Amino acid sequence: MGRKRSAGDVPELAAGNGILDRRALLAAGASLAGAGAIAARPALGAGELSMEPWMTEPGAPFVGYGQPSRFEAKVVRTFASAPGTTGTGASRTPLQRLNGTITPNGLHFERHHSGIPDIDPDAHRLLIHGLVKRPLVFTLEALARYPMETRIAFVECGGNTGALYQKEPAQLDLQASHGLLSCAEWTGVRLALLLEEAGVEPQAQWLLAEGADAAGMSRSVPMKAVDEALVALYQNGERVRPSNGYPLRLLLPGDEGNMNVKWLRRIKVTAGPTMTKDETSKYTILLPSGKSLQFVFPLEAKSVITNPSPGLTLNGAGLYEISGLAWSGYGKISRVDVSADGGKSWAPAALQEPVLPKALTRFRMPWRWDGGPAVLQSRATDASGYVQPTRAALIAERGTKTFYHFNGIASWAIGEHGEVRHVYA
Ligand SMILES: Nc1nc2c(c(=O)[nH]1)N[C@H]1C(S)=C(S)[C@@H](COP(=O)(O)O)O[C@H]1N2
Ligand SMILES: [Mo]
Repeated sequence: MGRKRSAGDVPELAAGNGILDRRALLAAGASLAGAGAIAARPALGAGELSMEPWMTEPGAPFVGYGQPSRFEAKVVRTFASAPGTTGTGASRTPLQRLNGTITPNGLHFERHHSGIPDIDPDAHRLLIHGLVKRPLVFTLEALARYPMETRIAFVECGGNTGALYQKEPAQLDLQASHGLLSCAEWTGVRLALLLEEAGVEPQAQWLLAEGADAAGMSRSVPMKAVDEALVALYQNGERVRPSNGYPLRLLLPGDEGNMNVKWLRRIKVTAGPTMTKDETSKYTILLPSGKSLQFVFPLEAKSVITNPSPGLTLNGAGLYEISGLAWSGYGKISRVDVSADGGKSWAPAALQEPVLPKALTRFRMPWRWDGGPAVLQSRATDASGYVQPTRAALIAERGTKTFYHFNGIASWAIGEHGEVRHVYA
């Protein structure tokens, strides 16, 4: 297929089935609009605007804590609790209704093994003990006096997109299939600093991190993960929400969500892993051989097109921006390729700066839909050179006995009426 640059401002084709050159999004001159407006209709003049009721009377008064517009009532988490419980289960982020990379705190996904504890911060303590010279106990007030650090990081449940291991493509919207994924700006004290103060003994190779919830959720953390670990007190500028670990949580950027112990109350420094219930009965990857991979912490590179995505509909042929998210537990995203022909041809998408390690990266790709059949896919590559596998390649290697750590390519088929459906391509 020849690359062509037509007369005027019509953007160049970069791959099959209408994928356009990403530079069309960036170059002010080579405007996507080219021969006309993308979606607007011609205006006749000032008469197009009418006097609306909100222009004729004073607006609403102040409130102490703001809420989104009442017209955005659909932008909510969806959730389900385990039978016989109220708060055991998960709630999911509406990724298909958000843009940018930061998840608003009220929409951050949640995963609770025994509901949300109602912790009084004045009564909460963080204990550091085990193989240390000086066991220490911290109040919130004490922690607030330590130097803090801020970083943006995603949290993704190791079970996110587990439904894509199923034989048939699950007919779920993006929120249901991929919604155990969020990204926030976290601020807190480096765990390394607190451990230094406690004085780690030379034989210490692991930690145990334990939460103050009724599930007593706890995980073993290898000492080498401590470099990046944060005892997070703030989430997007405000105190961590109760649902995400108030008053403090462990943040291990890039590692499976389960490692980010919420409501953190205890760090025990140990020689080896503790083999807690949460890392033996669960959060292991069962292979076809019957063996399990244990302690697989980082999440490998992954991406998904958030718009369009199943449940959304394209409104007629024409120009669209394909937009999505890419992330890797190993570091920065270096490249995202997009295909509109089910993986036959690909072109690199534009990555929104800043691209940060172990954070969500927004990619965008201009696309001209001709109204015919299309299968949209995205494929992430990270700075380590790792390339997101096809679903078939992932399953050939790992089988389908597990539902953790699925990071295969997802495929969205566009129907003739613009409807979007999950398919295996
Ligand atoms: N104490 C405690 N920590 C926990 C959990 C929990 O149930 N209890 N759930 C874990 C799981 S499985 C995940 S995926 C993440 C979810 O973090 P979030 O709820 O802030 O999104 O928290 C982890 N930390
Ligand atoms: Mo999880």
